[in-house]
Amino acid sequence: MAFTLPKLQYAYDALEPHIDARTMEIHHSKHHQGYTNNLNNAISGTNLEGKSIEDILAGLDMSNKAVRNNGGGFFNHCLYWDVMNPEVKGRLSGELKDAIEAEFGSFDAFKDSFSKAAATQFGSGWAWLCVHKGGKVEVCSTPNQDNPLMPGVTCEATPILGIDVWEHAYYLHYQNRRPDYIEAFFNVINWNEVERRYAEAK
Ligand code: MN3
Repeated sequence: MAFTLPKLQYAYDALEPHIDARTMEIHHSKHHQGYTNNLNNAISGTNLEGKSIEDILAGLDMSNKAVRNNGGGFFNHCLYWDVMNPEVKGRLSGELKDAIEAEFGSFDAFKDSFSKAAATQFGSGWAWLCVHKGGKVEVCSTPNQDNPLMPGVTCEATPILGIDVWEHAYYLHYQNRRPDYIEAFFNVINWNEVERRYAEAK
């Protein structure tokens, strides 16, 4: 079974004015489609064919650039679309709220840490909120399409929230103002989905 581009749970213009429709359309239909196609090509006829994307990334040979870049790109964007949705009026609550407050002291301190990780990732990459077995949360960032599921990458935990800080994620609307995009991202986070992922991963 080849990987397929997931359908978004909302329209391309649903995240306006925080993330513009044109950016969303190109990002999903061109960039994510490209990672999906290239991943399928890279694993076709190999022993990775038929495995889940999580298994492929966890067992990744990091010298396999095609699978590293495109498998990461496929997984990372699936997560990114799912953790945004302005229709879901999610508010951080319950176990994840407790875990964030235990680690960072307050939601605002977490937001500062996550935003700083996203703003200071040099060049293209991602910032993450991850959960370790047992429930401890951690913020980290990765270059390019790497992610924390890959062996030896940053915090080696399960990512439950991620922001894409490649310029293609924000440049049309925000140009070089990455911090403004990061601030806007917080207006469209689907905390219900992040909490669901926390409960599943901890
Ligand atoms: Mn992207």
